[in-house]
Amino acid sequence: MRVRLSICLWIVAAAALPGACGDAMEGGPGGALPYASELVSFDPGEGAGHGQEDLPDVVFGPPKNTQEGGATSNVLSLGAGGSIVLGFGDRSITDGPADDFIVFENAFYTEFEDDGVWEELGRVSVSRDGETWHRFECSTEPVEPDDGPYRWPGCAGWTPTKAYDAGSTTTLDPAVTGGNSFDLSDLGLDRINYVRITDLTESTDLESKAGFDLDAVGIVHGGR
Ligand SMILES: [Ca+2]
Ligand SMILES: [Ca+2]
Repeated sequence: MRVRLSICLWIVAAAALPGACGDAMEGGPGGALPYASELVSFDPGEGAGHGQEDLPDVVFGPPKNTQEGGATSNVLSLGAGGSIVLGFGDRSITDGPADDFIVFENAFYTEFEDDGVWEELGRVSVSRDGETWHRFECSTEPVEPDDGPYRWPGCAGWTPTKAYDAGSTTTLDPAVTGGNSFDLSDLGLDRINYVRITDLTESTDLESKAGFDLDAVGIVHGGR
């Protein structure tokens, strides 16, 4: 069963529950921190459910998974093939030097996985108007480095979040924060307003895992 939840629902929820929607950028714990603050839609896939009771805040603001080597459960599980679209209030993501935004999943390094990391992959697409989408190419066939964990270039969900002061850092550097980062110039784009993440469980042999667990989406380069 799939359920489409429109942004209108969240506007209603925000009216009834101050702080529930959209104001993470305007004050309170989220302040002016550079993270997603708008839930446009959520299409749960099979097995979704975890974290839905905490929408939309669970996917707003900084990542919760900032304990080195740990993996938070304070995330939204997309379910197999599920997808979510997030926005950034009055901010856009813009193309600057190197990567421009970061997707945080609750991946963690583990010696108990042959590939060295507990990954759950997602495909990332971006849009300026919410209608026309541009997709980052993502292969579920991993790259096997000589040492260290496997890699899935172009996908989200395989690089753990690092320990950093997520509540006070207003400038994000993927080398400091961890997560998987993306460069708009790879798609020939200079500005986007929406990020869509789609779980890839259905198209892989990853059914034993619970699907992509979204923690946060952060802006590296942005403007109003
Ligand atoms: Ca860039
Ligand atoms: Ca996960």
